[in-house]
Amino acid sequence: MFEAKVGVSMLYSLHESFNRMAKRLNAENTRYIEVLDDGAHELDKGRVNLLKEVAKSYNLEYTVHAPFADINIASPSPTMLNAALKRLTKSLYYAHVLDAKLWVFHPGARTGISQFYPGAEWKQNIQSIQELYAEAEQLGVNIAIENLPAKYWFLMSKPEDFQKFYKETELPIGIVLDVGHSNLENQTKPFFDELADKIVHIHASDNKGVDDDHLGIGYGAIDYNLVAKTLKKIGYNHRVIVESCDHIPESLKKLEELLN
Ligand SMILES: [Mn+2]
Repeated sequence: MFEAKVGVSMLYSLHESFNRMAKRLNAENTRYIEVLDDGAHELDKGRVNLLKEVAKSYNLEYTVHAPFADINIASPSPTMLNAALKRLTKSLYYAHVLDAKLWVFHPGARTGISQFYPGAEWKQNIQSIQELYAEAEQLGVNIAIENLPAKYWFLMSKPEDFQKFYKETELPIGIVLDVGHSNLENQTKPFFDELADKIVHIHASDNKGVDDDHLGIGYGAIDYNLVAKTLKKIGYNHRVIVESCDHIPESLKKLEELLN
């Protein structure tokens, strides 16, 4: 049955203090909130307790976006990789404490030395995902992996990358389809055509097909009428998270109208 839950990512508030962000949560016109565990909003025990109180007062449900600044789960450097996995494991733990419905993370990326070690970054990407999955299982946290643009060197950007991943690991990890990212590579339709049953979460923002601008819905070139129609057709019944940097209330309203 089709039932999209339209929510909002607090990405747009990342330039503000954590407390300012937390004060916004009761006025977002949705109970589905995605918290970004990065930058000035990096989670710690006190912040998680505050978020839990706010959720209780206003009946909110959280998803957590893993940190991604300077994080590469396919890093060829053991030192950097260990630091990244340690940081991600901490984020998974706070997602568990927050009772987050989902923990969203980015795939690994190629680096400036990848050409000297063909295929090594893909192998490391898979191994890191397996480790994160094992950790998430222990904590009882659902995790899903997001498509990121190949133009920014990411390893999982097209349906065939995800097909390869499923073939090699058989892990029950869902896909976060970021429609802005898939638009940069004309892959939105292929994702829906080939992997509709794997999509468990959607990031919605707009762009003009060139850069990952995270514009408000309707301020770029993405046909969200078509996206909404497709979601209805496939019986999508998970979250659709506005991940724009501005025009937030307007974007939420537009998606609500298209999807309900
Ligand atoms: Mn995204």
